[in-house]
This record gives sequence, structure tokens and C-alpha cells, in this order.
Amino acid sequence: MSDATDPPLQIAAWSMLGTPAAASLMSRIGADLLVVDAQHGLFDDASVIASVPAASAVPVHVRVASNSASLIGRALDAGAAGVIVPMVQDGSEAAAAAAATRYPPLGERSWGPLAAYRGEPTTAPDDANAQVSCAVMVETARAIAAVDDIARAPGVDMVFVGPFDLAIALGTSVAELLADHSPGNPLDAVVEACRRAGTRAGAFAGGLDAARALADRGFTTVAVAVDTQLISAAGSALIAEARSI
Ligand code: 3PY
Ligand code: MG
Repeated sequence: MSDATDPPLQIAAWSMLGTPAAASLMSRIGADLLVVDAQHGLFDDASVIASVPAASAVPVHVRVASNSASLIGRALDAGAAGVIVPMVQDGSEAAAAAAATRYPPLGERSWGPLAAYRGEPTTAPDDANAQVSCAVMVETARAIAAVDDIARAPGVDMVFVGPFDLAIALGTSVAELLADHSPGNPLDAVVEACRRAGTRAGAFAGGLDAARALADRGFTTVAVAVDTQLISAAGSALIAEARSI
């Protein structure tokens, strides 16, 4: 259930397709932010570097392939507003991810923004530290058990649930996870830990019904519009209708 102290709901778009054109299109559909997926999407280092400036209509957050300081640094050097770090298991992994997003003295990020090579102004280290967002993904049983430590880790701005991995890890399905309202539901545990820590709670939804269910539970960032799914769904519906011409 949403709470009066929660931040306003953010609706995220999500790009898998690995090109600046797809990222640019997805940044212009009215979402509050765009996630460029370099874990399970087709983005690599070069296409992240080309896509972040192309998707200039909204802040771009890169889901990096793993909890690696160099991947996090390169995504931020490309101009990303933040990163989403998958498969974070405990407070120390969360703190390491966050440290990779901040320059000293707050963290261990190394200076070298790619914006400079595009002739764009760079952001001063203190401003970059204040503006960047570090989201860490909670999607295993171990992470759920450590969710308070993860949400409280210094520099973590958002705890982001991967419901598909979480459902696999817990031996259930996303539908059952969303339908379950018994005490101790892991989705509620994430929202409650985030409220205690003053951290945003986000989740991948992948569609309207899941987004609504997650927002009703208190998640304040929901990723709802995924480019691959939109093309398949809208394309097959249109072709099916065109068959009746
Ligand atoms: C998950 O559901 O596990 C995700 O990582 C969403 O992309
Ligand atoms: Mg996942």
C-alpha cells in the first residue's frame, strides 16, 4: 500500500534492442526515465556509449551486466544519470556498487567522462556525486534476507526488484509473488526496508497489470514499457487485424 511519505511514482521505459535509435525512440514515449539494459538486452559498451546521448529526452539509467566497478564507471562516463546493478546479495556488495558510482571521498569512481570527448561540458565531481543514482537489484533469497542492510548501504538510492529472478530463486512464479499478500511476502519486505532506510523501492513490471500491482504494494519506480515487447504486441495485433482486410 502506498504511504504519504513515499516519493512520487516514476514510470520507466526499458530498452533491450541495443541501438541508439531504439534508445532514442524509447526516451520519447513520455516515461520519466529510460533503462538501457546491458545485462540481458543487446547493449554492449560501444552501444551504451552511443545510446546514452541519443536518448537525451529523459535521464538514462544503464543496467550494467554485473556488479563491476569498471562497467559502472564506463556507463556513468558515457553520461548515464545512474546505474542499475543486478544480483546484489548483501550490504557489502551494495556498498561496493554505490562506491563505484561516487568520486572520492564518497567512493572510488575514477575521473574520465566521455562527455568531454563529445565536446560537452563535464560535471564537477561533487555535483556528479550528488546527482547520480545507484540502484541495486534484489532478486535472490539471500538478498531478501539481507534487504535491510542493502537498503541502508551508504550511497544506495534505490532497491530494485527483479521479479523473474526472484520468483525462480524462491521456487514460485511472478504471478504468485504478485498475488500473495500474506505476511512476510518478499515484495512487501523490500518496500518496508526501503521505507525504513529512506531509499526508493523500484521493480521491473514489464506490463500494466504488474506495474499497478507493484505500485499498489508501495513500489515507487516501475519499469513498464519494454521495446521488444511493445514491438511484438503492437505488431502482432496490427497484423492480425490487417488479415481481415
Ligand atoms: C528480473 O525480473 O529478474 C529482471 O532482472 C528484470 O529484468
Ligand atoms: Mg534479473
